[in-house]
Amino acid sequence: MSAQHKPGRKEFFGGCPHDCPDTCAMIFEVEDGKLVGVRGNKEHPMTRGGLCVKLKDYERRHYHPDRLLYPMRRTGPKGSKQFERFSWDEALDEITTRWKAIIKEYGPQAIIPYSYLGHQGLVHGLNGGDAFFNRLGATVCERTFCGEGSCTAWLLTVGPTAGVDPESYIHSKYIVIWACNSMSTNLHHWHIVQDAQKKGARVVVIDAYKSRTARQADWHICPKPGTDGALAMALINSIIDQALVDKDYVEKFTIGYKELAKRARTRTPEWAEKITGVSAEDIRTLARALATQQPVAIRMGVALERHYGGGQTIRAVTCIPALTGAWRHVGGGITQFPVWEHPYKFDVICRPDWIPEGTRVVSNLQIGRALTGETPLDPPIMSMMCWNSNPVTQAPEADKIVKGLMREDLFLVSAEHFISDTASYADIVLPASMGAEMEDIILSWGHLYLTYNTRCVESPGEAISNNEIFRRLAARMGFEDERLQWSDSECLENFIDWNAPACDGIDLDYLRKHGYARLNVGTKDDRCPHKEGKFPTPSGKCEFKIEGAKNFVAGPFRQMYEGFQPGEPLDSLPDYVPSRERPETNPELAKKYPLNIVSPKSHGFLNSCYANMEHKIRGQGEQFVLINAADAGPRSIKDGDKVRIYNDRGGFEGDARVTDDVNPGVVVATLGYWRQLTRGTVNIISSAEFADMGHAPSFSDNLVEVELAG
Ligand SMILES: Nc1nc2c(c(=O)[nH]1)N[C@H]1C(S)=C(S)[C@@H](COP(=O)(O)OP(=O)(O)OC[C@H]3O[C@@H](n4cnc5c(=O)[nH]c(N)nc54)[C@H](O)[C@@H]3O)O[C@H]1N2
Ligand SMILES: Nc1nc2c(c(=O)[nH]1)N[C@H]1C(S)=C(S)[C@@H](COP(=O)(O)OP(=O)(O)OC[C@H]3O[C@@H](n4cnc5c(=O)[nH]c(N)nc54)[C@H](O)[C@@H]3O)O[C@H]1N2
Ligand SMILES: [Mo]
Repeated sequence: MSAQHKPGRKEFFGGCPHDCPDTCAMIFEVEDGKLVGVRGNKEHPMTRGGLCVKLKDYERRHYHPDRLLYPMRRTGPKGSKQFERFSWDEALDEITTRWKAIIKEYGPQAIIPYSYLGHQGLVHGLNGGDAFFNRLGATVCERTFCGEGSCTAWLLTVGPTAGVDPESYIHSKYIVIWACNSMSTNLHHWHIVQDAQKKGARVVVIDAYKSRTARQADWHICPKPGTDGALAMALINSIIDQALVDKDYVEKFTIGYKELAKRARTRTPEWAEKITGVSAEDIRTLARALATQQPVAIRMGVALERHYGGGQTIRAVTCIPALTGAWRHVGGGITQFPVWEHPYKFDVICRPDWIPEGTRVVSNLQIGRALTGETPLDPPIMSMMCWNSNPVTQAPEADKIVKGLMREDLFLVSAEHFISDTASYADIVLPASMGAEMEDIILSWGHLYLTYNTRCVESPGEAISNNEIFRRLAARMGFEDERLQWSDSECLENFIDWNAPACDGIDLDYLRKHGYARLNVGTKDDRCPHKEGKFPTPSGKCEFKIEGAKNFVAGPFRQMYEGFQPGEPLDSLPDYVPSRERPETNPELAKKYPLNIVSPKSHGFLNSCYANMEHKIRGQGEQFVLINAADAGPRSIKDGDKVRIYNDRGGFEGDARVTDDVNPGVVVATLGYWRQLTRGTVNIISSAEFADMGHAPSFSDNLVEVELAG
């Protein structure tokens, strides 16, 4: 664009780079070479001109006084945050010299990269360093923070389809938002849901507590955490029992109905009531509505996977629209991640072909175990490079991670915007560029648009982009491959399959001129992808039953080989699989730790981003813990008291909020608060055990006790 809005002010197209399904199309306002404001692009059908509370003053994050401006090396003890400035030349020299020595002594697998979606661009994001580290022969870090269990379950059942277009919800008559707090985490879809609600659609929210979104629902259904699989199986039972199956759809476009019906026979609403706490009558009512109030759309949140039975739960839920024939209608069906239909070329982005045969895979969720040697590794991890992620606050068993990072012999390099909780343990910190300072296309896992981001201001100080960091490291390591020196624009030319049908009429020039483009996959008013089956599964049908499937790790923006070695055989049918840490399934543990904790996203933070900015903390409030009066009373806890939440893994503190928003037996503490600014973080208590599918995390599968702090 670069239109003149005010004299001296230029405007450019931007894309929100944060890890969020909305990927907002933004306008950057620039004056005298500085970002002076941002706003949502009014033209964009999902962004609609509005930005969330986190992003609306993005320029303040760019020029925050704590921002990292220069490379620095550690001068004090690990974790002391004592650093001194040195030059890029010295930094790159020291890093590559140390790495070469480690490679000589231990081999390249003693080095591990650690990244996630801190930046969601194709060039500077999650996969930005993969080609470099694969070329190096480093340990492959299996990154399963978010959605990988859900993806595995989804691919097995319906294949890589976008499912219901989030924009088609305007046509839905009945909307179920399942374990998703849209008002905080998917705000730009929530607008559409609200418009449908105004037109008469009923909005049901299934959430383990009364979230912001649940409060706005016509009906809040509140199962105990991690029991959704029982609810889903009972819905299947009840749809069949009430003779509400769309037999024609099932016969033509599904496989395994008979077996599914047999499996569901004993999963009655009465059975599920005992497990979930949702009444059998409510389950029957919901089952009836799911079948009869078409078009019915279900939006699953990532949170649905975060317990041991999460994968099986998502399989069960994903079967429902095929049973009822909801897919026949525009605005009917189910949504997981629309990203499946984005034509990204991960082979070119990640170069999995460069991974030496036999290279090991280490889980990002279990990095604490790997660093401390609890999981014996030969060679041990001697160096980690972290960018776009902050495992000390975000990954489970946080105390173990800190213990690992404190190792004197571990060489930690951290590319960051701030001295995050993880960067505070680094030996070398590298200043990274921020949103408006780099060209990219921001991927979206929540809609069907490509979103362009203009590089429109210079980075302050000596900050450089992630991709430039890897270009420089590659040159210093002596890697001569052309791919590792591609400019950001060259990357963009090569990272998307511009010839794919989805890109018909779209190229990089188009994006530069218009800021965003809807993929060429139909419009919100006619998109009915599975009206006639056509599921991208091996059978072409929705697979209630899967023959011979084994567990694997799937993800739309991973190197697709990660952990790809098929694992344990999976149940051929969906079912309820109990959580590991629930009073019913683990009564011994529940004697010590009787409360289930749920740790969802904070409204005012983006994972741990913004949780160091004073005005954002003011908006969000200090770390709090929601607790029911029935649990607070016997513990002498009053509203506002400082409490300690703990289990065998450790503990953290927060302010008690005594409220009916949570049921007895459940506590809620939102995520993102920085360890260096608080007394412990919620991930100190989280287990690093995997869920049943895709090595997904189990953040909603933890028992704790709460007591007065002090
Ligand atoms: N404001 C804000 N927005 C964000 C983020 C952020 O940090 N802050 N993070 C982004 C990222 S990375 C992601 S993955 C998405 C996640 O988006 P969501 O999936 O919406 O994430 P959460 O807020 O963690 O969880 C949603 C809801 O699920 C509920 N829940 C948790 N466990 C269970 C359960 O077992 N059963 C049921 N029925 N409900 C359960 C929680 O109470 C919560 O209200 O949000 C993105 N958007
Ligand atoms: N208890 C609990 N834990 C959870 C979850 C939960 O619901 N409950 N949710 C999980 C989920 S869904 C996710 S996705 C993960 C997210 O976990 P992370 O991806 O680790 O999340 P962030 O805290 O956003 O960390 C991103 C870091 O990257 C930095 N960064 C941002 N942009 C750039 C850049 O351009 N360059 C560089 N070098 N750095 C950059 C930011 O400053 C920030 O420190 O957390 C998981 N952890
Ligand atoms: Mo996430």
